[in-house]
Amino acid sequence: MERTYIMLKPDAVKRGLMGEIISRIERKAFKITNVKMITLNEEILREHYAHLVDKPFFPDMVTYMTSGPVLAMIVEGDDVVKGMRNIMGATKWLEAEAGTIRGDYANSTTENLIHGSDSVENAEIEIKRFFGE
Ligand code: IDP
Ligand code: MG
Repeated sequence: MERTYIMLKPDAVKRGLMGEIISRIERKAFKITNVKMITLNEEILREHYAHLVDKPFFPDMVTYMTSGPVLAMIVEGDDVVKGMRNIMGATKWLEAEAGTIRGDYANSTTENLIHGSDSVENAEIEIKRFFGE
C-alpha cells in the first residue's frame, strides 16, 4: 500500500482546522495509520526543506513552522501521494482551486496549512525522518 507523509502546519493547529482537514482525508477514504503532535526546530526544517534553504522566504518560513506544534501523520491508500496533493491544492494560495484545502482556507503562500510529500520516494524519506520507520 502506498503511503505519504502529511503534516498539518502550525496555522492549521492554531486556527482549529485539524478536524476539518482530517475529515477531508477520511472522506476521501485514505487511511490515517499514525499521528503525533510535534514541535519542529530549524535543524529538521533545513533538512526537510533542503530545496528551499537559499530562497528569500526561508527565514520567514522557519519562524512560521516553529511557531507552534504541527500534527504529523502517515496516510495510506492507492496513489495516496498524488491523491493527497490533489486535495491539498497548489502551493501558491492564489493558484489553489476552491474545493481544495489550501484553496478553501489559505490566503498566504507561506502559511498554507498542510504539507504532503511530492513523490513516493520522498514520502518514504519523510516518514523515516519524522516517524523513524
Ligand atoms: P509544497 O508545500 O506545495 O510541496 P514547496 O515548493 O515544497 O511546496 O514549498 C514548501 C513550503 O515553502 C510551502 O508549502 C510554503 O509554505 C513555502 N513556500 C514555497 N514557495 C513559497 C513562496 O514563493 N513564498 C513563500 N513561501 C513559499
Ligand atoms: Mg514540497
